[in-house]
Amino acid sequence: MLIHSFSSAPSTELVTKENTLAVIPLIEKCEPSELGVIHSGIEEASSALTSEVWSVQKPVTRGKSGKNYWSKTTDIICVAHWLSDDECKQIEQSTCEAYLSIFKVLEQHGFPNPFRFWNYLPNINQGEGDDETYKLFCSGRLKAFEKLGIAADSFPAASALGHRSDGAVIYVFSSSSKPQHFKNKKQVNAYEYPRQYGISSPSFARATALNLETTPYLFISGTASIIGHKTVEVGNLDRQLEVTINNIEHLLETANPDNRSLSTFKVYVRYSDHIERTKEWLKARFPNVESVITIADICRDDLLVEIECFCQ
Ligand code: 3EB
Repeated sequence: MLIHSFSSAPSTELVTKENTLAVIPLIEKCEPSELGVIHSGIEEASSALTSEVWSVQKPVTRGKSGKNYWSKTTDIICVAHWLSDDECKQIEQSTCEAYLSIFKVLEQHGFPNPFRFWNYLPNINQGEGDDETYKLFCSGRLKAFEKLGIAADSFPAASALGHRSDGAVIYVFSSSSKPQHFKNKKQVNAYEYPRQYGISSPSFARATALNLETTPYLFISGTASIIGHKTVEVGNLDRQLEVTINNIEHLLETANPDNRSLSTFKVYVRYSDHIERTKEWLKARFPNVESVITIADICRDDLLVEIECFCQ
């Protein structure tokens, strides 16, 4: 059993509950703190004190191995790995090393099947051409997957966003059971994007489904206003929202083996003057989906909004 909720209680309090897998306080700070708390740098849009809480139904144990902070129960582990300011200056190499180190921990604990990654980086749109932070990050991540012998059709669901703080964090959920990864036929597979988007393509699936014990879940990756490989509706928030939701609904129809329903949205908007409209638009269209709106830089500088989903 896995539950995703939002809470305004202090993170120190939330993390002491024995069924809390991870707490993600949505504040502008990206650094390690107590075990089980993941400060990711991604801030709630109206600076409300909100944390994401991932809960399970069995007791959780925690520990640290090198730079990897882990929390686990019988069928799932969460591992978080931060990069310092200095490490972010060598983002390609640091990302590769971080992924290799995370995978070692997943193996050691007997949860070799990562099914959902989050990647939060500083200055994600800085740097010219192939030297843009996001593109260098993609090269480091791909190098790690290649070294690990993980083929493109086994890449898990992911999100990669920029925060406005220092340092980076990569965190992952991984299971003992095998997940199933899906494509979006309306989009080119991210790992097959053409050369214009960087030397190395982004390594992720559009959605990943898995069973924990016998309960099925679906994780939809960060999804944006992209058709084929191109950004569409540049400069228009409403229409980018529409294309994004069309992509999500298409995944719910075609990449959803157990017919799961939308449970939560994590929404990333680039500009603060788009917060209210985004909230309003989603509330009108999905009155029953709990959502949190954050401020973040999306990895292509022409994207205004990105939405990820947890479905159960
Ligand atoms: C896209 O569809 C938008 O690099 O891990 C979405 C989800 C995006 C994950 C990643 C990037 C990533 O290409 C960007």
